[in-house]
Amino acid sequence: MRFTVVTIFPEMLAPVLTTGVVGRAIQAGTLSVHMIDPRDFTSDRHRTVDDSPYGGGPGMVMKVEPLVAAIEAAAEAAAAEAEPAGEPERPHRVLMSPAGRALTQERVRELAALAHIVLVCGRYEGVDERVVELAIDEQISIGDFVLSGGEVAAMAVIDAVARYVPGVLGEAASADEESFSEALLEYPHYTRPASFRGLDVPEVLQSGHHERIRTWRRQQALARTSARRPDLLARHLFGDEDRRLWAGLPGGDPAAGVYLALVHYPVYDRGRRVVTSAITNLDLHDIARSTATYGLAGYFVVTPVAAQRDKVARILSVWRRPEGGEGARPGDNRTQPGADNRAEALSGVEAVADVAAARAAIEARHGRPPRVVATSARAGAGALDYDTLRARLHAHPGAPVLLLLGTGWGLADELVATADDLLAPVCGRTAFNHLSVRSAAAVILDRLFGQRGS
Ligand code: 9WO
Repeated sequence: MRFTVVTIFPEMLAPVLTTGVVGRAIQAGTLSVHMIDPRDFTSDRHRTVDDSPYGGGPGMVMKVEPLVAAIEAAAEAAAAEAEPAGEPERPHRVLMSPAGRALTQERVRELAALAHIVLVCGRYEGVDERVVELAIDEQISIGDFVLSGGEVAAMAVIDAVARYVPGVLGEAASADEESFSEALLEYPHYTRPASFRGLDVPEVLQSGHHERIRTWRRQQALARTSARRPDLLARHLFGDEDRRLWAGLPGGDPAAGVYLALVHYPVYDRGRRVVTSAITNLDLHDIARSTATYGLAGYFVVTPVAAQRDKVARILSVWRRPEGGEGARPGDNRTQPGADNRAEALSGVEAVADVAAARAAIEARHGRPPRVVATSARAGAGALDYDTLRARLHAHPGAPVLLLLGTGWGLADELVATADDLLAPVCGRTAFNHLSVRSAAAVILDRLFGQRGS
């Protein structure tokens, strides 16, 4: 594989190209890295590569003519070196820029399949936009920060891509085994001594029990990713083993302390009067399925009307009855397939008189009161956004949290005022904003706990 780096500071690259894995690959001839200096494509006495910006402003801009000539020379040099008969592929031309697409391990793997990549490094305040239009196929960023030039970013690309070039790493498979290829962070590593300054190597690693070591490492990877990079974990596809290992972690599951309360009082009616709404079968069942699917710790149905709570209890007792048990007749739909998993979904449901009772029940179970997060379909000042709450839940797995959802026309302000946070509304891209509470619950749970993988 061939790289050409277009840079006015070619000497910057030398250490990377002579050291370690990349250095050895170049020595062995599996990888070649060439430099082209845009100054060699100037025609004035001062070899000028920059000029002041049109429209004014601070700093200088890299001129279009030397840079485009240097990029074109990269292809010509490769063609001249190729076998006379072989028609060389046009190189892939990349500009290193913080405005580019963020580099991922997946893109690294794709780049490694290319025969020739030209990495263009800007300096000063930026490059003339016509360089991008005429001579660049793709812009790549290595992160959301600004460097003083593209060279350090280009070195990162060479290092990451080289690891996938056949023959560069010892074993062909090892580039893929590490972090990110699987969207999980790596498990912790240890080597001798077994004890250092009072810190011991985990016993399991010294046990020689390969299966226990494998599952411990997997569990550590899941726990670390959950705590440090919930964004990565969201894209991780959990297999049955991962689900089991993750749930088995002490507080590893971010939904383990989270409860949802469906509030029937105090809520608004269509005229913004504070009322008590009626329990509905559909809300009870559908939200129970959602809370069970996303692994919540429980679902409170909140109503001050005792007869309504009795109705909930009656519905629950019917569905929780073991299949074929007393009162279930052949042909009843509750003896149909699916009846038992509906019982499972409803097992976390509890009817309570008010939010205070839900708080008390959670405090009794967790030893501390929950943080209460209200939801609203109307935007509120200082509302908590979903990424922030998601990160917070993943960083404090098992911490008690109570999500309040209002029926009718939404939670009354007097109840929202008692909550610790107000969650941002679920918004589509239209002015129409009338999700059912069942749909809002599903969207909110998916944003907080859902897997985003395909
Ligand atoms: C800088 C810039 C800032 C905001 C939005 C777009 C931008 N593009 C550039 C740019 O192309 N800058 C040139 C290269 C000239 C100044 C130094 N350059 C640079 C590249 N700084 N930081 C990078 C970089 C490249 C890849 N990943 C992270 C940062």
